Amino acid sequence: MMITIITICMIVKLALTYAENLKGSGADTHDPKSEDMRHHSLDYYRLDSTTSSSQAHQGKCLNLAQVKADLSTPTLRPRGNEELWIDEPGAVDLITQADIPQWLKDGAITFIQDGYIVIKGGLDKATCNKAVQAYKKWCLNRGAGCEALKDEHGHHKRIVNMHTEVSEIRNLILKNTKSLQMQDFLFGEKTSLYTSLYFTRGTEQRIHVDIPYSWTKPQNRYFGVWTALEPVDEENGPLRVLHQGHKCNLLKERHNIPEIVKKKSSGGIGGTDDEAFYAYARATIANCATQNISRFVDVLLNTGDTIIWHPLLPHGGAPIKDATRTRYSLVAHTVPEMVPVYHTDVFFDPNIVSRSSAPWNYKILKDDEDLPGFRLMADFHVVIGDSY
Ligand SMILES: O=C(O)CCC(=O)C(=O)O
Repeated sequence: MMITIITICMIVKLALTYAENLKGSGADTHDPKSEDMRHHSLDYYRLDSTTSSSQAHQGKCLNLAQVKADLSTPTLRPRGNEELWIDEPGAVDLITQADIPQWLKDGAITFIQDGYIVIKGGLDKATCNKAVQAYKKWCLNRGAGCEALKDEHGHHKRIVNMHTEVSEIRNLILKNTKSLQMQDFLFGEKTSLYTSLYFTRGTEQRIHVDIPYSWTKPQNRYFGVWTALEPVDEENGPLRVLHQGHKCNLLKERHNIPEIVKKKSSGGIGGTDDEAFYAYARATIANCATQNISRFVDVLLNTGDTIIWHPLLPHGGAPIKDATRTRYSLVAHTVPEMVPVYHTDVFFDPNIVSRSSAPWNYKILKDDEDLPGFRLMADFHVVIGDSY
């Protein structure tokens, strides 16, 4: 026992020394970010998941220890099951019998049954307000380029990966402890940040399923995690979900969907193929209707509430009734650490040979005060988008 503890400590120390060395070596040379991180007492390290498997291995050892030591998140993933374990037939029984907090138990069972779970008040109003103010400041600092992309009501459609530059936006994910614990539990692994979209207004995005753009192997190791930064009601275009729509997916039949077959035979399907993406959504919704799964729910939320959805759940943006209203919100896309994400080309082609580890660099986010342990964040650039 003593030897195990000493070994774990040595591994932890080694990994921290390694991270310190990287920090010292100037691996992170992006000054504005470094400023930002110092200000918020976060350590900001680079972990290159592609150069060395031993680095990844070190990370994994440390992570397992951290999950146990800091998060106290129970992990129930049955051994050897690499797909999303809660999709397995025995998952509800396993959870029912588990010795875990009641909120986690109830939430996980609701997630399995409905395809989503709302975590009420995961964040306080001050944290949400700070994020909105930080967005405004960030945009002002970027100058005319940022302002020019606003619509006639002064709203941005979406900003991709702002969390990588703005700590207050990142905090919406990192300080949302219950949401992170729920995700760790549902994954049965430690959650990492993949990408995010920041919205200042409703999206009215057509109903879709994320999975063709967010495909993992083994499947379904991805969540959408959406947080309201102000009240979301019928007027400002809430998120809309197909209740239980994750149960009528067409994963197995996707290669035989007529529109997909046609598209493949006339030019093929690319990596970011919206036509194929929405064709899959339409076919899924039609399939759900044949199983009497057709109840769309508009998710009305208060400031700081978070909804986590299953990767197979059809969802989108409800109509905006008052276009002058803002709808400040952030959706984070999360996967277990080191898990690569594939897109429409791989999703619709079973023959594509794809890499087995995440091709991006990670940064390690650590907060000395109230962030339990650390989280890995994929290192991506910010894009101010004008489409959905
Ligand atoms: O926020 C919305 O209105 C829709 C967001 C959405 O569908 C998504 O991020 O996948």
